[in-house]
Order: sequence, then C-alpha cells, then structure tokens
Amino acid sequence: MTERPDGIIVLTAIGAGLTRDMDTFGSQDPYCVIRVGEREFKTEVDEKEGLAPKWNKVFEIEWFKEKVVEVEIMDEDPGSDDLIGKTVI
Ligand SMILES: [Ca+2]
Ligand SMILES: [Ca+2]
Repeated sequence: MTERPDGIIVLTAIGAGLTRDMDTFGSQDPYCVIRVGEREFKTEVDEKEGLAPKWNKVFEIEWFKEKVVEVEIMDEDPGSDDLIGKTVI
C-alpha cells in the first residue's frame, strides 16, 4: 500500500550558527540533512563558512503526521562525516 502524505511542508535551510568545529585543521564543511522516514534531503556543503554556514535551500517535503522531521547538521569529511548537531521538529 502506498502511503498518502498528510500534507506538504516547505522547509528552508537558511543557515546555522554553530558553536562546534569538527575539523582540527581548517574550517569544517557543514551541510544540512532533513530526514522524514526513509526520505532524505540534503543541502550543498558550505565549505567556506565554518561556524556560520549559509545554504538558502528550499525543500518541499511530503509530510506524514506520524513521522518526525529530523534535522542534522553534518561536517563533510573524507571517509565518514561528523555529526555537528541534531534536532527534531
Ligand atoms: Ca571533521
Ligand atoms: Ca570536514
């Protein structure tokens, strides 16, 4: 059975003011991941801003009332990326 969404949400990942830098050398490379159930939406990596990334990326996401919207800020690294911060909407 295909799931019917309960609505559409429009989320804009504007940017972040981060207090942690997950890279020892240079500035970190933050990107934002929004996850709803199995679906994943990612911004580009902002390589320049380190603690104050700006993405200005708009996502239109199918919304299901029983599913939470997870938002993670990650630092892109060679190999596995570091989690900088996480929240749930
Ligand atoms: Ca790192
Ligand atoms: Ca990095």
